[in-house]
Amino acid sequence: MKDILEIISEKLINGEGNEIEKLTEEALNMGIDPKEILTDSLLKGMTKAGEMFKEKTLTMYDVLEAAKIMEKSIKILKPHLKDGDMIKKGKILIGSVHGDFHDIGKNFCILMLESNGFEMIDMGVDVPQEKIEDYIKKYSPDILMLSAMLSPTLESMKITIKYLRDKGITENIKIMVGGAPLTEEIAVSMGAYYSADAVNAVYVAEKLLNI
Ligand code: B12
Repeated sequence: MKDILEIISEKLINGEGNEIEKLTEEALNMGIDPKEILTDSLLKGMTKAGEMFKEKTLTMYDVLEAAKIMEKSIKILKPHLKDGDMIKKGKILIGSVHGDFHDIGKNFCILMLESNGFEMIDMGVDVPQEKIEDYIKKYSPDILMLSAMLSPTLESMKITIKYLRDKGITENIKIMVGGAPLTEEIAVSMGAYYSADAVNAVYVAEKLLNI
Protein backbone atom coordinates (compact mmCIF):
# COMPACT_ATOMS: atom_id res chain seq x y z
CA MET A 1 0.00 0.00 0.00
CA LYS A 2 1.23 3.49 -0.82
CA ASP A 3 2.00 5.66 2.17
CA ILE A 4 0.55 9.14 2.49
CA LEU A 5 3.88 10.87 1.68
CA GLU A 6 4.00 9.02 -1.61
CA ILE A 7 0.38 9.94 -2.37
CA ILE A 8 1.09 13.67 -1.72
CA SER A 9 4.15 13.46 -3.97
CA GLU A 10 2.13 11.89 -6.77
CA LYS A 11 -0.70 14.43 -6.46
CA LEU A 12 1.90 17.16 -6.89
CA ILE A 13 3.33 15.62 -10.05
CA ASN A 14 -0.13 14.86 -11.47
CA GLY A 15 -1.37 18.41 -10.84
CA GLU A 16 -4.16 17.22 -8.53
CA GLY A 17 -4.32 20.06 -6.03
CA ASN A 18 -7.88 19.82 -4.74
CA GLU A 19 -7.16 17.43 -1.86
CA ILE A 20 -3.65 18.55 -1.01
CA GLU A 21 -4.59 20.56 2.11
CA LYS A 22 -6.69 17.69 3.46
CA LEU A 23 -3.90 15.18 2.82
CA THR A 24 -1.29 17.42 4.45
CA GLU A 25 -3.49 17.75 7.54
CA GLU A 26 -4.05 14.00 7.55
CA ALA A 27 -0.29 13.38 7.47
CA LEU A 28 0.20 15.82 10.37
CA ASN A 29 -2.60 14.12 12.35
CA MET A 30 -0.88 10.78 11.78
CA GLY A 31 2.07 12.23 13.71
CA ILE A 32 4.45 12.46 10.76
CA ASP A 33 7.22 15.01 11.35
CA PRO A 34 6.34 18.17 9.31
CA LYS A 35 9.94 18.31 8.10
CA GLU A 36 9.55 14.79 6.73
CA ILE A 37 6.39 15.84 4.88
CA LEU A 38 8.33 18.77 3.42
CA THR A 39 11.42 16.87 2.30
CA ASP A 40 10.22 13.30 1.63
CA SER A 41 6.99 14.30 -0.02
CA LEU A 42 6.91 17.85 -1.36
CA LEU A 43 10.55 18.50 -2.29
CA LYS A 44 10.86 14.93 -3.57
CA GLY A 45 7.81 15.52 -5.79
CA MET A 46 9.16 18.84 -7.07
CA THR A 47 12.54 17.27 -7.87
CA LYS A 48 10.79 14.50 -9.79
CA ALA A 49 8.64 17.07 -11.64
CA GLY A 50 11.80 18.94 -12.65
CA GLU A 51 13.37 15.72 -13.93
CA MET A 52 10.22 14.91 -15.91
CA PHE A 53 10.34 18.39 -17.47
CA LYS A 54 13.91 17.71 -18.59
CA GLU A 55 12.77 14.36 -20.06
CA LYS A 56 9.88 16.25 -21.74
CA THR A 57 7.21 14.13 -20.03
CA LEU A 58 5.89 17.24 -18.22
CA THR A 59 5.43 20.73 -19.64
CA MET A 60 6.60 23.89 -17.89
CA TYR A 61 2.99 24.64 -17.01
CA ASP A 62 2.65 21.21 -15.34
CA VAL A 63 5.72 21.94 -13.24
CA LEU A 64 4.40 25.37 -12.30
CA GLU A 65 1.09 23.79 -11.33
CA ALA A 66 3.05 21.38 -9.09
CA ALA A 67 4.80 24.38 -7.49
CA LYS A 68 1.43 26.02 -6.82
CA ILE A 69 0.10 22.82 -5.23
CA MET A 70 3.23 22.63 -3.10
CA GLU A 71 2.62 26.19 -1.87
CA LYS A 72 -0.87 25.18 -0.69
CA SER A 73 0.61 22.34 1.33
CA ILE A 74 3.38 24.53 2.76
CA LYS A 75 0.74 26.98 4.03
CA ILE A 76 -0.66 24.15 6.20
CA LEU A 77 2.81 22.96 7.23
CA LYS A 78 4.37 26.33 8.04
CA PRO A 79 2.98 26.81 11.57
CA HIS A 80 4.26 23.31 12.46
CA LEU A 81 7.78 23.73 11.08
CA LYS A 82 10.64 24.72 13.35
CA ASP A 83 13.15 27.42 12.44
CA GLY A 84 15.72 25.72 10.27
CA ASP A 85 13.30 23.06 8.97
CA MET A 86 12.75 25.02 5.77
CA ILE A 87 15.75 24.24 3.60
CA LYS A 88 17.40 27.39 2.33
CA LYS A 89 19.70 26.64 -0.55
CA GLY A 90 20.65 30.27 -1.00
CA LYS A 91 19.37 33.83 -1.05
CA ILE A 92 18.22 35.28 -4.36
CA LEU A 93 17.35 38.88 -5.16
CA ILE A 94 15.10 39.20 -8.21
CA GLY A 95 13.45 42.02 -10.14
CA SER A 96 12.47 43.38 -13.54
CA VAL A 97 14.88 46.07 -14.67
CA HIS A 98 14.18 49.80 -14.93
CA GLY A 99 11.50 50.54 -17.54
CA ASP A 100 10.13 47.01 -17.56
CA PHE A 101 6.70 46.30 -16.06
CA HIS A 102 6.44 42.66 -17.16
CA ASP A 103 6.40 40.35 -14.17
CA ILE A 104 4.65 37.12 -15.12
CA GLY A 105 7.90 35.35 -16.08
CA LYS A 106 9.73 36.76 -13.05
CA ASN A 107 6.94 35.56 -10.77
CA PHE A 108 7.12 32.08 -12.35
CA CYS A 109 10.82 32.06 -11.50
CA ILE A 110 10.05 33.05 -7.89
CA LEU A 111 7.49 30.27 -7.56
CA MET A 112 9.84 27.63 -8.96
CA LEU A 113 12.91 28.69 -6.99
CA GLU A 114 10.97 29.15 -3.75
CA SER A 115 9.36 25.74 -4.04
CA ASN A 116 12.82 24.28 -4.60
CA GLY A 117 14.19 25.70 -1.34
CA PHE A 118 15.65 29.08 -2.26
CA GLU A 119 14.94 32.21 -0.24
CA MET A 120 13.54 34.75 -2.69
CA ILE A 121 13.52 38.52 -2.23
CA ASP A 122 11.31 40.19 -4.82
CA MET A 123 12.24 43.76 -5.72
CA GLY A 124 9.25 44.07 -8.06
CA VAL A 125 9.14 45.71 -11.48
CA ASP A 126 10.77 48.79 -13.01
CA VAL A 127 13.60 48.67 -10.48
CA PRO A 128 16.18 51.46 -10.87
CA GLN A 129 19.85 50.54 -10.51
CA GLU A 130 20.23 52.59 -7.30
CA LYS A 131 17.40 50.65 -5.68
CA ILE A 132 19.06 47.35 -6.66
CA GLU A 133 22.28 48.65 -5.13
CA ASP A 134 20.41 49.34 -1.85
CA TYR A 135 18.83 45.88 -1.90
CA ILE A 136 22.22 44.22 -2.42
CA LYS A 137 23.71 46.17 0.49
CA LYS A 138 20.75 45.29 2.70
CA TYR A 139 20.35 41.59 1.88
CA SER A 140 23.78 40.37 0.62
CA PRO A 141 22.25 37.83 -1.78
CA ASP A 142 24.08 34.85 -3.28
CA ILE A 143 22.50 35.48 -6.68
CA LEU A 144 21.06 38.58 -8.32
CA MET A 145 18.42 37.74 -10.95
CA LEU A 146 17.28 40.33 -13.47
CA SER A 147 14.42 40.07 -15.92
CA ALA A 148 13.88 42.07 -19.13
CA MET A 149 11.13 41.54 -21.70
CA LEU A 150 11.65 44.46 -24.08
CA SER A 151 14.49 45.39 -26.44
CA PRO A 152 14.91 48.81 -24.73
CA THR A 153 14.98 47.24 -21.27
CA LEU A 154 17.66 44.80 -22.43
CA GLU A 155 19.79 47.93 -22.75
CA SER A 156 18.64 49.01 -19.29
CA MET A 157 19.76 45.60 -18.00
CA LYS A 158 23.24 46.07 -19.49
CA ILE A 159 23.51 49.55 -17.95
CA THR A 160 22.32 48.25 -14.56
CA ILE A 161 24.86 45.40 -14.50
CA LYS A 162 27.68 47.76 -15.48
CA TYR A 163 26.59 50.26 -12.80
CA LEU A 164 26.58 47.58 -10.09
CA ARG A 165 29.95 46.17 -11.22
CA ASP A 166 31.50 49.66 -11.30
CA LYS A 167 30.27 50.16 -7.73
CA GLY A 168 32.18 46.98 -6.82
CA ILE A 169 29.26 45.41 -4.98
CA THR A 170 28.73 42.33 -7.11
CA GLU A 171 32.11 40.64 -6.60
CA ASN A 172 30.67 37.90 -4.39
CA ILE A 173 27.35 37.67 -6.21
CA LYS A 174 26.46 35.60 -9.26
CA ILE A 175 24.32 37.48 -11.74
CA MET A 176 21.64 35.59 -13.65
CA VAL A 177 19.44 37.06 -16.38
CA GLY A 178 16.37 36.00 -18.31
CA GLY A 179 13.46 37.20 -20.42
CA ALA A 180 12.27 37.13 -24.03
CA PRO A 181 15.01 39.21 -25.75
CA LEU A 182 17.84 37.38 -23.93
CA THR A 183 19.98 34.57 -25.29
CA GLU A 184 22.86 32.67 -23.75
CA GLU A 185 25.21 34.67 -25.96
CA ILE A 186 23.85 38.05 -24.83
CA ALA A 187 23.98 36.94 -21.20
CA VAL A 188 27.62 35.86 -21.56
CA SER A 189 28.45 39.21 -23.19
CA MET A 190 27.15 40.87 -20.00
CA GLY A 191 29.17 38.50 -17.83
CA ALA A 192 25.98 36.93 -16.55
CA TYR A 193 24.48 33.43 -16.39
CA TYR A 194 21.33 32.59 -18.30
CA SER A 195 18.26 30.41 -18.17
CA ALA A 196 15.57 30.38 -20.83
CA ASP A 197 12.83 29.37 -18.40
CA ALA A 198 11.83 29.14 -14.75
CA VAL A 199 12.28 25.38 -14.42
CA ASN A 200 15.82 25.37 -15.74
CA ALA A 201 16.58 28.44 -13.58
CA VAL A 202 16.50 26.11 -10.55
CA TYR A 203 19.23 23.89 -12.02
CA VAL A 204 21.38 26.85 -13.08
CA ALA A 205 21.05 28.44 -9.62
CA GLU A 206 21.95 25.14 -7.92
CA LYS A 207 24.98 24.74 -10.15
CA LEU A 208 26.13 28.30 -9.43
CA LEU A 209 25.96 27.62 -5.69
CA ASN A 210 27.57 24.16 -6.02
CA ILE A 211 24.44 22.38 -4.78
C1 B12 B 1 1.77 39.82 -21.00
C2 B12 B 1 2.51 40.86 -21.80
C3 B12 B 1 2.39 42.20 -21.40
C4 B12 B 1 1.61 42.62 -20.17
C5 B12 B 1 2.51 42.41 -18.95
C6 B12 B 1 1.71 41.94 -17.74
C7 B12 B 1 2.62 41.52 -16.63
N1 B12 B 1 2.11 41.69 -15.44
O1 B12 B 1 3.71 41.03 -16.83
C8 B12 B 1 1.35 44.13 -20.47
C9 B12 B 1 0.04 44.25 -21.20
C10 B12 B 1 1.34 45.06 -19.27
C11 B12 B 1 2.47 44.44 -21.47
C12 B12 B 1 2.94 45.69 -21.73
C13 B12 B 1 3.84 45.99 -22.74
N2 B12 B 1 4.38 45.13 -23.62
CO1 B12 B 1 4.26 43.20 -23.43
N3 B12 B 1 3.97 41.37 -23.63
C14 B12 B 1 3.30 40.50 -22.92
C15 B12 B 1 3.42 39.12 -23.60
C16 B12 B 1 2.14 38.91 -24.40
C17 B12 B 1 3.60 37.92 -22.71
C18 B12 B 1 4.77 38.01 -21.72
C19 B12 B 1 4.58 36.93 -20.69
O2 B12 B 1 4.15 37.19 -19.57
N4 B12 B 1 4.85 35.67 -21.06
C20 B12 B 1 4.66 34.49 -20.20
C21 B12 B 1 5.89 34.29 -19.31
C22 B12 B 1 5.70 33.03 -18.47
O3 B12 B 1 7.00 34.11 -20.12
P1 B12 B 1 8.28 35.05 -20.06
O4 B12 B 1 7.87 36.38 -19.59
O5 B12 B 1 9.04 34.92 -21.31
O6 B12 B 1 9.15 34.44 -18.88
C23 B12 B 1 9.84 33.19 -18.98
C24 B12 B 1 11.27 33.34 -19.50
O7 B12 B 1 11.45 34.46 -20.33
C25 B12 B 1 12.13 33.31 -18.28
N5 B12 B 1 12.41 34.55 -17.57
C26 B12 B 1 11.79 35.73 -17.54
N6 B12 B 1 12.40 36.57 -16.72
C27 B12 B 1 13.46 35.90 -16.19
C28 B12 B 1 14.45 36.31 -15.30
C29 B12 B 1 15.45 35.41 -14.95
C30 B12 B 1 16.53 35.84 -14.02
C31 B12 B 1 15.45 34.10 -15.49
C32 B12 B 1 16.52 33.17 -15.14
C33 B12 B 1 14.48 33.70 -16.39
C34 B12 B 1 13.48 34.61 -16.73
O8 B12 B 1 11.41 32.47 -17.41
C35 B12 B 1 10.01 32.74 -17.54
C36 B12 B 1 9.19 31.54 -17.18
O9 B12 B 1 9.66 30.37 -17.78
C37 B12 B 1 4.68 39.33 -24.53
C38 B12 B 1 4.72 38.48 -25.80
C39 B12 B 1 5.33 37.14 -25.57
N7 B12 B 1 4.69 36.15 -26.15
O10 B12 B 1 6.33 37.00 -24.90
C40 B12 B 1 4.58 40.83 -24.83
C41 B12 B 1 5.85 41.61 -25.18
C42 B12 B 1 7.00 41.22 -24.27
N8 B12 B 1 5.45 42.99 -24.88
C43 B12 B 1 5.89 43.85 -25.76
C44 B12 B 1 5.64 45.24 -25.73
C45 B12 B 1 6.14 46.04 -26.93
C46 B12 B 1 4.95 45.83 -24.67
C47 B12 B 1 4.62 47.30 -24.50
C48 B12 B 1 5.72 48.29 -24.91
C49 B12 B 1 3.33 47.55 -25.29
C50 B12 B 1 2.87 49.00 -25.35
N9 B12 B 1 3.02 49.58 -26.51
O11 B12 B 1 2.46 49.54 -24.35
C51 B12 B 1 4.28 47.41 -23.00
C52 B12 B 1 5.54 47.73 -22.18
C53 B12 B 1 5.28 47.90 -20.74
C54 B12 B 1 6.58 48.00 -19.98
N10 B12 B 1 7.18 49.17 -19.95
O12 B12 B 1 7.05 47.02 -19.46
C55 B12 B 1 6.76 43.17 -26.83
C56 B12 B 1 8.24 43.41 -26.68
C57 B12 B 1 8.94 43.62 -28.00
C58 B12 B 1 10.36 44.00 -27.82
N11 B12 B 1 11.25 43.14 -28.25
O13 B12 B 1 10.68 45.04 -27.31
C59 B12 B 1 6.28 41.68 -26.71
C60 B12 B 1 7.36 40.64 -27.09
C61 B12 B 1 5.04 41.53 -27.63
C62 B12 B 1 5.38 41.72 -29.11
N12 B12 B 1 5.57 40.65 -29.84
O14 B12 B 1 5.44 42.81 -29.59
N13 B12 B 1 2.94 43.27 -22.04
